[in-house]
Amino acid sequence: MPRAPSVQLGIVGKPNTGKSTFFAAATLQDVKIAPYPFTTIDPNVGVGYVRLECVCKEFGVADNPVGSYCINGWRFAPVELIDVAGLVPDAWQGRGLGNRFLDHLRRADALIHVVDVAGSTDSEGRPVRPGTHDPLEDVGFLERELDMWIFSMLEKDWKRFAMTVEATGSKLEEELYKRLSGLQIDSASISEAIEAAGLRGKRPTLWTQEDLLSFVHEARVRAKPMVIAANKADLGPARANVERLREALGGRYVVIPTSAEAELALRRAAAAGLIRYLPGDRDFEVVGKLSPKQEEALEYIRRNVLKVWGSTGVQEVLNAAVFGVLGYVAVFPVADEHKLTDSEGRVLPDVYLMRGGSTVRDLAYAIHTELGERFIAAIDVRTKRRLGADSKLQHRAVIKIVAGR
Ligand SMILES: Nc1nc2c(ncn2[C@@H]2O[C@H](COP(=O)(O)OP(=O)(O)O)[C@@H](O)[C@H]2O)c(=O)[nH]1
Ligand SMILES: [Mg+2]
Repeated sequence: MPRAPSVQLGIVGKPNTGKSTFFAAATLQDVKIAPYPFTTIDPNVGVGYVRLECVCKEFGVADNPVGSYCINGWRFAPVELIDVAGLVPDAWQGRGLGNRFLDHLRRADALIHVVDVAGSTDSEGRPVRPGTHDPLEDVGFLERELDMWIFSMLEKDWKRFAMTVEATGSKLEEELYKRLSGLQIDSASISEAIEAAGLRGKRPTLWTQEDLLSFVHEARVRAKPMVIAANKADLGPARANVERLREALGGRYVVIPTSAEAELALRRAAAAGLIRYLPGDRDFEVVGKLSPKQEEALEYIRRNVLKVWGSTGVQEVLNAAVFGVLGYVAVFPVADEHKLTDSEGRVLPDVYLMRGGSTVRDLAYAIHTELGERFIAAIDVRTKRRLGADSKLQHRAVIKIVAGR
C-alpha cells in the first residue's frame, strides 16, 4: 500500500488568482475553476509531485516505483496539496468564512501563495482590467491575515495564560508550544521566534499587543514558510510585476512566475496522447493529431509561457517549496544493497522525503517503527560506506538499513 505523503503544502491566496487551477494542474484532479470568488468551500485535497533525478540511470537499473513514479529517469515523489478557499481581507475575523478556511492550513508544512501577478483581480478577487491591481499588496495582505489568525489563537486569554506561566514557573517556550500545537511548529522555532522578536527574558505578563504580534509574526514565518507562485504570468502586465515582486520581496520569498492554466492544458494534452510533456519540462513535443484550435492553443503556450519563462513554473514551485524553503531531501531506501530491491524484489520502489537534517536512524523509523528500534547501522549504497545512526541523510542517497532481530 502506498504511504501517505509526508509533506503537506497549503495553496493560499485571495479568490480568483488560480489556486484551483494550480491544484488541478498539479494533481490532475477535477476541481471547480471559475472567474468569480468563493468557488471552493471545503478544501480540495490531492496528491501532487516533486520532481527529481532518479538514481535508476546512474545505477543502470529499471525500477519498479510504488506510490511515486519514474519517467525517462525523472522520479516524481508524492506530496499532499490542500487547495484552500480564497481568503479576503479580514478573513482572520471570519469575513467570508475566512477563519474556517485558515484552519485548513494548520497541518500544512509550507504554503504556496498563488498571486495574480497580472494584476487582473482586485483585493477581493473581482476581475479588473489586467495591470490595474498591484500584486505586491496581496502579499502584504496575506501575511497579515496569517499573522492575525495565529494572533487570535493567543490573544484571547493571554493575560491569564501569562499569569499561569509565571505563577507555576513553567517554561514559556513549552507552554507556547502546547498552545500552538497543531500548527506544525516545533519548539526550536518557538524559541527562535521569541529571540527574533526581542522578547527573550521579558516576563509574559508584560508583553504588549505589539510584542505578541511580533512574536506571532516570527513564529508564522517559521511554521509556515512560503513560496510565491506569480500566476497568470502568461498575461501582458506580468513581466514587469514579476520584477517588482522580486525586487520588493527577493530577500524574504522565492518568487516563481507560473501559468497554472498553461500547465493544466499541457498535462491534459499529454494525458490525451497529443503531446509528450512532463511537468517541469522546458518544452513539449507534438505526437498526436491536433485540431487547428488545439495547435493554436499549444503554440500560444509555447510562445507566451515556455519561451518567456522557461517552463510553466508549477513544478518549480512544488520543488522550491519542498527542497528549497523546507529543505527536504529525497532518499531511496533498499533492503538489498546489491540488487537495489525491497523485500519483495521490487527495484528502487520507494523514495522518502525527509526533513533536512534527518539522520539515517530517522529514516529507519520513517520506514517502520520496528526498523528504527532494531537499527544497527546503515550502508550508503553508492559508496558502500557504513553510516552511523546520526549520519545526516544526503539528497538522493540510496540507503540500506541494517537492523538486528
Ligand atoms: N491567464 C491566466 N488565467 C488563469 C491562470 N490560472 C487560472 N486562471 C484563470 O483565473 C480564474 C480563476 O481560477 P481559479 O483556479 O478558479 O482561481 P481560485 O479562485 O484562486 O481557485 C479562472 O478563470 C482561470 O481560468 C493562468 O495561469 N493564466
Ligand atoms: Mg478555487
